[in-house]
Amino acid sequence: MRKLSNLLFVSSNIHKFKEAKVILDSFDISIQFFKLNLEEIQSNSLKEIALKKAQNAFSKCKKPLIIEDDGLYIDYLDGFPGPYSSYVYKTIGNQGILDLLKKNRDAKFISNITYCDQKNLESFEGKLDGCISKSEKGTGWGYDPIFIPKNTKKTFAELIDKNNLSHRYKALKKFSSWYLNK
Ligand code: ITT
Repeated sequence: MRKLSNLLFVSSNIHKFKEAKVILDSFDISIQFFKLNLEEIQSNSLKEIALKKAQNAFSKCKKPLIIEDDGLYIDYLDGFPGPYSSYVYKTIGNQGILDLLKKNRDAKFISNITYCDQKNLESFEGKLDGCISKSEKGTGWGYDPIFIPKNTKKTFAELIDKNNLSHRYKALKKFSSWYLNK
């Protein structure tokens, strides 16, 4: 039976919501989009950023919610852009990243899903290893055209089953088992 839920997904990014909705529907959790530009603290820790982002969102929405904070960590760049991924995408973009890379193209995508209500503040992390393609491939949002998950040859933008293996899927799966047993 579908769990009735007025759970909000608070974000400025509709693409993140759309994917999260498909994934959470498969776990029988329904969510609604609450569009908000959330202030982010500066920190090297995705979890620290996410916890503050969730508390900030809760102080505005006053309803049970989740937020998501993502980072693309590139080995050759010592983990950069990591927590600065949103800023880097808006500034140098995918081509800027491709221009920076030489031989080692290993990277990982991390998603932190944080839940907040009156009583709870809980974080869940999903990590996906992969590498950065040599050029942009496929049409997708954000870093989709340049991120190739491990054990595949296609970028996120080219894959048809991104939502079954992504960093977002892994974090939401952990969140779902906690949420449904809460
Ligand atoms: P919020 O309002 O929810 O913070 P945002 O777009 O600023 O939205 P993040 O800081 O969490 O989101 O994301 C960091 C960057 O990583 C941002 O540029 C996203 O577009 C990108 N990103 C995150 N997940 C992605 C995915 O699955 N595919 C492609 N790009 C992704």
